[in-house]
Amino acid sequence: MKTEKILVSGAAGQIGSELVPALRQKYGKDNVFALYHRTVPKDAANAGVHVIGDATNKDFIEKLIREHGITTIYHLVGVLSAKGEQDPDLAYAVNMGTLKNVLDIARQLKNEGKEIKIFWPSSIAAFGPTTPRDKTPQRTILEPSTMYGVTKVAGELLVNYYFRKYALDIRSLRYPGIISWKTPPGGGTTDYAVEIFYGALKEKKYTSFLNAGTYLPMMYMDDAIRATIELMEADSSKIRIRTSYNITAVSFEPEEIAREIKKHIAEFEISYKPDFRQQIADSWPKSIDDSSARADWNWRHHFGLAEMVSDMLKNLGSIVK
Ligand code: AKB
Repeated sequence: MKTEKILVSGAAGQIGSELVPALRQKYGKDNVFALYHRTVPKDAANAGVHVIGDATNKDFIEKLIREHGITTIYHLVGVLSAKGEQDPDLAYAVNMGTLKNVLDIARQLKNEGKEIKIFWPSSIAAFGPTTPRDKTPQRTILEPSTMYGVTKVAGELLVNYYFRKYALDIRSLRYPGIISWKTPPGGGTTDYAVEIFYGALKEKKYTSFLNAGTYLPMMYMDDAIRATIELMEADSSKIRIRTSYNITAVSFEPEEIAREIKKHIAEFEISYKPDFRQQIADSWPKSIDDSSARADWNWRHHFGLAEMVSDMLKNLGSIVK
């Protein structure tokens, strides 16, 4: 069997920092190249092969792929929803530009007889205010109100096009909010659901930038990493959706996660000071129908709200004092 050589861009990000070790465990630490932008995180320095460089530079990426005989790319680089609203030009340039580059490099290599498999993350941000918000279906209205969402819809259509026109094997998930303790998220709208744990552990209080009653679909990182790898390992005949799959685990609003935290930290109090991110959250689904992912490649989540909160407090509690 041919050895997989994997490249992960955005390796220092919330998902990248957990996907890289998971892939290294599976495929060997010398077969997973982590691409960092400027610096290598301390605990990653000796953990496996890594490269520092600019993911927006097409020549650099192409050289990297060719030199190391990369067979699979997890292209995670991206500017998230809230940061994207503060700098829409940057979000467009990074999110669309790097995706198009990676697809074109894969297309060129395919012409030379070298197949590259690609994972690219979409998001619930692909939906918008005109989308049905409860149990949002796989196929529905996609009219997002953020630049991040615009890049997700355009990206989904692009990867579908490259699959159909050039037979590239590109797979994608519409991630909900991801909750994790190893690396904090940055620049997202669902970030409150991670920040709340830092508030609870450090000060026993948290002021949420989203209002009470704001339901959003969420998932624990362990589930998100497993979903990503399972999707990539599924037999290609099972992947019937080549835009991006809806996936979800739980939906909750700030009061509900606060109540669950209170079961562990009785003094914990939540308060509310909604900002510009409220409008973004109000345009996104409250819950997601992920029955296509469940039927096609057997997606199942393992963590509900209670398990997630207890695991977060245990793990984050050991590093945050
Ligand atoms: C964000 O809040 O921007 C991200 C996402 C849902 O894609 N976490």
